[in-house]
Amino acid sequence: MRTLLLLYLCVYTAWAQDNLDYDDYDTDSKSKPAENATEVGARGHRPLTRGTDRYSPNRYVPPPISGGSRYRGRPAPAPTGQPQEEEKVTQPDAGGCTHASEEMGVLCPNGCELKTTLLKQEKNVKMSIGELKPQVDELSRASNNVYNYVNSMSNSLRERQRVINDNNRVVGQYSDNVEEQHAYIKETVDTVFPSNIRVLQGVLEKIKLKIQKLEKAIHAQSEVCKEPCKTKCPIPVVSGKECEDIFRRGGTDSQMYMVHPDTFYPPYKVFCDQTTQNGGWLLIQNRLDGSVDFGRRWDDYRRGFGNVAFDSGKGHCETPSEYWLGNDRISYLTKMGPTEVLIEMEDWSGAKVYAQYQQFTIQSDASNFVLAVDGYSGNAGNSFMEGSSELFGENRTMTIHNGMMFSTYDKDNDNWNPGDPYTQCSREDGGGWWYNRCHSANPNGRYYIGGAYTKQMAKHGTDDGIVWMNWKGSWYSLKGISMKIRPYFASR
Ligand SMILES: [Ca+2]
Repeated sequence: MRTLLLLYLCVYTAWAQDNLDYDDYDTDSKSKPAENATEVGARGHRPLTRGTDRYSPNRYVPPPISGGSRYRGRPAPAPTGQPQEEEKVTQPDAGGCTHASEEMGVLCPNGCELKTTLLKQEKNVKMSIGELKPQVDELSRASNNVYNYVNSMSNSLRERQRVINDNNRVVGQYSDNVEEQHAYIKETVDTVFPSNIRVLQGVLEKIKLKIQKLEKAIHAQSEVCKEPCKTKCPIPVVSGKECEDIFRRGGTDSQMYMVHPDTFYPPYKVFCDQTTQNGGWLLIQNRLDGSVDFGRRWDDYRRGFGNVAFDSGKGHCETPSEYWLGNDRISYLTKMGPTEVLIEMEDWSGAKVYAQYQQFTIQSDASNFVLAVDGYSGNAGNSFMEGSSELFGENRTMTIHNGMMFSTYDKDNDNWNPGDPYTQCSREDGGGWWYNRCHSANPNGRYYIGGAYTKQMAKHGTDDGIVWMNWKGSWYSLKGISMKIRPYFASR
C-alpha cells in the first residue's frame, strides 16, 4: 500500500509540474489567459484550469470472459461394488482447541493464537483496503489527465514541427530568390553597366565630332557673313520700268530682273513672272517655305524685305524667294497707271486657286498706304471686297480689306478701336496688312507647316496663319501665296 501511495504522489507531482509548464507555454505564446475557462482551443480540448477538468471514462464495458469449458465431459467412474465402511477413530483431546475438521485433530494453543491474530488482522486489512480504494480511483483519474495532457502536448509538438518545417521551406525559397537577385544584379553591374557605359562613351565621342564639325561650319559661315549677302545671280541685260515693259523689250523668261520705274530713285531687283497669263507680272509678295519672318515693323514693310530670287542650278535666278517688295515701291508702281493684281495660292495638297482684281491701287505713305481694289475674278473668293462669306452683317463687313490703311505691330491703323494700343490686329495676327477688324485674308501671317493649326498653336489664340478664309477658313494656313501686279490694259 505504501508503494502505491508513493507512486500516486510521484504521478501527482509530475502532473502538477506539467500543468505549470503548460501555463508558461501559453504565456510565452501570448495566447488567451487561463482565466478564460469557457474558451476552447482551436486544436481540440485541453484543460484550461487546473483541477476543474473532469475525466469522463469510457462508457463502453467489455463483455465478461466466457464461462464455457474447453474440456470434454469426463467418463463416469466404474462401479466399485460395496461401499467400504470406515472405522471412526477418536482423537485424544490434547487440551487445545478443536480444529474445524475433526480429521485435523486438535489445535495446539499456539495455533489458536494465530487464528485470533489472523481474524484481527483481517479486520484491519479490510479497513485499509476500504481507504485505499478512493485513492486508487483518484490515481486513476489523475493518470488519465496526464495521459490526455501528454497526448495534447504531442499534437502541439507535431504542429510546431510542421510550422518549423514550413518556415524552413519559406526561408529556403526566399534565400533562393535573394541569390537569384544577387546574381542578376552582379551580372548587371559586372557586364551590362560597363557595356552601356562603353556605348555611351562611343555616342559621346560621335557627338563631340559632330559638335566640332558644326563649330567649323559656324566659323566658316561667320566668316562669309561678315560681309552683307550679295546675290550671285547674273542680272539680265534687258531692263525696263517694270516687268510688262521688260517683257515687251524681250525679257520673256521668268526670273529676276532689274527695274527702274522712278528716275528719281535707283533701280532695284524684282522677280518677273513672264509666263502666267502671258506674263508681265511683277511679284510684290511671295510666301512659299516660311524662310522669311513677316512679323516686321512699319519701316521694314515700307522699304521691303526678304530675298528676291535664287539660283536653283540653271545659272540664273529663275526661282522666286520669300519677300515683300515694299509699300513705297508698290504704291509708286500702282500709281503709274491702271494696275491689276493676281493673288495665287496653294494648299498643302497641291490644290491651287486665285483671286484677280482689275484695279489695284496703294496710296502713299502719307495716307498710310490705303488699299483700293475692284473688278474681282477668280475662284478663291472675293475677300478684299466682300469679306468672309462665312460671316454676316457687321461681322462680315469688318473683314473687308478694301479701303483699309496698312498696319504693322508698331503702327496701328486698323479699324479695331483706332488709336487704342491694346487692340491691334497686326500684333495678334502676325504680319503687316490692310487690317480691318481684323481680316478675311492674311497673306503675311505666320507660316504653319502642314496647313491645319489651332488656337492653342497660335501665339495669341487668333487665326494668325496664312489665311484666305473664303477658300480654307480661318484655321488653315496655306503652303504658298503670291501677289503680282501688272499694268491693266482693257483691250488685252
Ligand atoms: Ca486698333
